[in-house]
Amino acid sequence: MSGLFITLEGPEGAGKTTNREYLAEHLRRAGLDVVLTREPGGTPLAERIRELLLTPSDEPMHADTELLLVFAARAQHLAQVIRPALARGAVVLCDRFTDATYAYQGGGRGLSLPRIGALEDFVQGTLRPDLTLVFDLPVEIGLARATARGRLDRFEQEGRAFFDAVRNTYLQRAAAEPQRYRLVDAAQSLEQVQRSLDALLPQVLEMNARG
Ligand code: Z5A
Repeated sequence: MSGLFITLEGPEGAGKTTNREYLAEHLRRAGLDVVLTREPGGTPLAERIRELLLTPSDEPMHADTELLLVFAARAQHLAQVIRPALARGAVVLCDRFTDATYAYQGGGRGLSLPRIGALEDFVQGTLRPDLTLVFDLPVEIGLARATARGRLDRFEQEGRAFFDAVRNTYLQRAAAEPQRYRLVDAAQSLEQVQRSLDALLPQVLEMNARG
């Protein structure tokens, strides 16, 4: 039996966490076993790596260190949570995954995409998400939502050019593989965003039924 692996992506403040809960509630009501998780993190050890990645520090983190930490957390998360859940047939809803690495470390930091691809193959083997929802919104709206929440994490302290590159990378990846990605206009009201998710739910249920 193999479950369904769905990832939610997009810039800060796009509503990934809010809408992950919304999707989970609907899928559970349809009788599915749903696992909610996030990256970086998702296990106690991976959450400790998340702290290292997000906490601002006086010692600048080298971009390669950042990349390796992201994949170290992912290896742990895959082994402890994602692969076991998929093996028992669950739907895994994961807030960010390797598309975020392409967007932040590739687009934002300018690291080599083939190098990211090599780590992706090493850590994941052939596992890729079945479906990726990209919550897209203009950079200034996302930053305003993140800023309204208070203290900014290490990524949120980056400048406008970084976030433009992150957004563009997501859009390019979604355009290159339309069968896996669905773009969601996250600048709409939460109610409108959730109406567009309602329209996606039958497709998700069908994918799950197909196995
Ligand atoms: N990162 C990386 O660099 N490489 C990697 O491989 C991975 C991650 C996996 C942590 O991610 C950081 O890790 C992230 C990239 C990096 N960088 N940052 N920053 P995170 O997912 O924890 O951080 P985040 O994206 O900043 O989460 P977030 O700001 O919580 O965003 P969100 O989950 O998309 O949004 P939300 O929490 O659901 O909503 C934010 C607020 O907006 C909240 O008050 C909502 O009520 C409100 N909201 C949501 N939707 C709407 C709409 N439609 N209208 C109005 N208000 C809304």
